[in-house]
Amino acid sequence: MTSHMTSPDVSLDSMSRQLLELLEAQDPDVARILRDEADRQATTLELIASENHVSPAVMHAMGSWMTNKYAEGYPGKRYYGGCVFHDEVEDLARERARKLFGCGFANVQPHSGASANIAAFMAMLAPGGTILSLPIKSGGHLSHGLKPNFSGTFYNIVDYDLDAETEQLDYDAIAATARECNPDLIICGYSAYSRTIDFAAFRAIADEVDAILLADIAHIAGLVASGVHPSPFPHAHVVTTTTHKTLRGPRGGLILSDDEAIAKKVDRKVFPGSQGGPLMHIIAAKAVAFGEALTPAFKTYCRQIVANAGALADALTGHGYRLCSGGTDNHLMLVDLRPRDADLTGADAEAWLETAGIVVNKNGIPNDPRKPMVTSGLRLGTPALTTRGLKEDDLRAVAGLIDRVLDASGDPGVCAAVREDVRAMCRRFPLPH
Ligand code: DSN
Repeated sequence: MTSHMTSPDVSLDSMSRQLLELLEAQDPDVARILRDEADRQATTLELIASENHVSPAVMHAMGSWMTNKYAEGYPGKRYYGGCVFHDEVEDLARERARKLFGCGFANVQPHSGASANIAAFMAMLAPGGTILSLPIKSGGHLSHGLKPNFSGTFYNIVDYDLDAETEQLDYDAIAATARECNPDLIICGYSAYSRTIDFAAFRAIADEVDAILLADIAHIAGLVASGVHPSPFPHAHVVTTTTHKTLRGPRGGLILSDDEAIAKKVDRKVFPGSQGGPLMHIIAAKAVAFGEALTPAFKTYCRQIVANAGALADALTGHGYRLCSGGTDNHLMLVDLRPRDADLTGADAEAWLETAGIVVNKNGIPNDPRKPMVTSGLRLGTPALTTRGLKEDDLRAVAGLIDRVLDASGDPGVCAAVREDVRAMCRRFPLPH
């Protein structure tokens, strides 16, 4: 397949070209869809805080021979023959994960962050146990206790909340709630919280009420691995994460601990407790991504993510938007649209920006009066744009593009003009290949 089969803006690595060529011959329908998606990613600005662009090495490790194997069990103790190289790659992934996060135990088999939480909860709690966590409406995650989720179904969930004025964690208030509800497990770590988490303060609260502390660092894992955000170790008893956000690996989950007894329980609750055969192709790609994250370049990358988020946040404030909690310390920010335009909703903003080639997600802000499918806010993050090589000045320009679209209430002519500026910016900053 030659590059003329994708848009001229898309520059593909040789293995991706071969894949499309193969699919063109065998399955043109899927080939067309994949080509369109490659084109979409290459020509749009990705500001969804939980997304990123993996390296070709990570991507192609996912599409490798490792997918053909059942490897239930763990290295050296499998239920299937033929696992010698699967043992090697899983051991390598585990070793690199331990080194990356500075802890004694890693389970690299969870299929996702939610799967990691299922296994970790099963390891730490009896059904009906009490979990103290931040609700999703305030920036938590659905697997931390949302009613229709497994967490809200099988456990007794008690909420803590952000301080109404600062929109930040209030450790004294969390401690007071913990004393009242006497939780078995306390969760810290969030999907839409832009401030540094004080893991030591959480551990002090957990110790006072004799609870387990679980840090779900899915969003900030890359920042933690690179030392740009404080580590949950040695404070958290157990740490769960995804591998595909700031960590820039394949879509998947990971569980870490420094406690041998917990480690044993977690292994049993991942397999056979909650999963069967591990996704060995994903585990191979996790090993590749962890190897990338151990390089000095990854630390530079993570510092730039945070610098870019600061620049974007300041520029948006300058355009009249309000940032929840007043700003950001990490890779993301929650933008309250109402001070810019009282009628503007997150849903409209998301749709208009997508027309202009800027991809974001609507997000409820703390105490949002609007419904979750409407919202008054946007959640913006800089990991993917930083992967493309954008720096602070470029993020200020992105803030200007966002404001042009929203100021014009999504006017089609303005969106079309911004779309061209976005294409030009994407050409200046091609995806890694
Ligand atoms: N859905 C993810 C996010 O966007 O933050 C969390 O799992």
